[in-house]
Amino acid sequence: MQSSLLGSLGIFMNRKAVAAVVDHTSAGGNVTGQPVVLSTWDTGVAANKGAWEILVKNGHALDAVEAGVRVTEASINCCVGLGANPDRDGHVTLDASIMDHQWNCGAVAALERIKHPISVARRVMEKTPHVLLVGVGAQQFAVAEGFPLQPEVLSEDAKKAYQEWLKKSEYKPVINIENTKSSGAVPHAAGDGVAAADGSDGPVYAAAPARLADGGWNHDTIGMIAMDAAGNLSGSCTTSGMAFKMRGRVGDSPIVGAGLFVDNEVGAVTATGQGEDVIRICGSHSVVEYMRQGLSPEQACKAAVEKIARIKKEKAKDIQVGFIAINKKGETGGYALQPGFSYAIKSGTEERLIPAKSYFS
Ligand code: SD4
Repeated sequence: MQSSLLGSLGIFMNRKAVAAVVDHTSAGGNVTGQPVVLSTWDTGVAANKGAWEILVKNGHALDAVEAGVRVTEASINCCVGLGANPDRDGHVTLDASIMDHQWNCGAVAALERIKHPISVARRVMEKTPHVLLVGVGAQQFAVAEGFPLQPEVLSEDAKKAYQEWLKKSEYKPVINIENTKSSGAVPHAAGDGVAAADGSDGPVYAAAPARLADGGWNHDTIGMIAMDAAGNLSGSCTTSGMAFKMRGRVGDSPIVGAGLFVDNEVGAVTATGQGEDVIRICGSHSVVEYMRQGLSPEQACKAAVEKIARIKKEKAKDIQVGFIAINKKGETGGYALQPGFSYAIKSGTEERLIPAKSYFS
């Protein structure tokens, strides 16, 4: 998130300030009977504050996880909301999902020009017989529900990143598709001068970059899970997906069971990272099921990450995936494939950013 924006929100001024609150003790204090909210990455610190305003007043977890991620959607951020990086054609397309404690869920995918996809996802859940609306239909529904259609303008940061990306034309050469750095396939036209896998002039498929130009992982999706004072769980997840992705590409975030899953009998889970690989194992649902079998939240996240590592073999080194989880006892945890993933927790007794343990060191 932009430091200036965080500053204007009166939260954390910069990454150094965030680092100052990093706590290196192990994750997962038991906060049974107490509200708790957990969200991905350092942007989760500000988002948790938004959620906490509701949880602290004995509000519902569902309201908290919607309000919390709206903070991130309203900010300028590489990877969430309308200020985020666009797809390869220059359009910002947003994905979001939400789920409550009664298996109600709603989602939108490839939604354009709407500021708060998470709230549209909630309307899908509450006002339609459906779970997922996509593209133009999702936008029509949003407008009919009174969400203003925003102008299609890239944020200054996104414009810069996109122009930089266009210059470098990261899709060439595609020497060996199997070895591309991420699995988000992106086609380009024959005759556009981009080398194909076989050295000819396409069309070929290449990938959205796993890392952004500054070397950071190409994701900062916000996934949020919470338990309220009544002990009910809910979750939300919202993202612009992988930057410079193929037009129409949808990741795990709006896919219930992949980027988000809530089973009020067991726990709540959300994911971030390479969406294709989260979808492949029904990631968040898998973590819930591992918890049902008796694993702690951290152990359950680790089991899902290990499964991805097993499936991806050598290619696992080139992707990042992270999960966070809460169980019914209010215990929390997270685990990632690569170092560098952190998640934020807030409860009545603690507020910190936790560096997740990881499969690779
Ligand atoms: C996706 N899981 O679209 C998302 C990417 C992500 O921050 O985590 N973005 O695959």
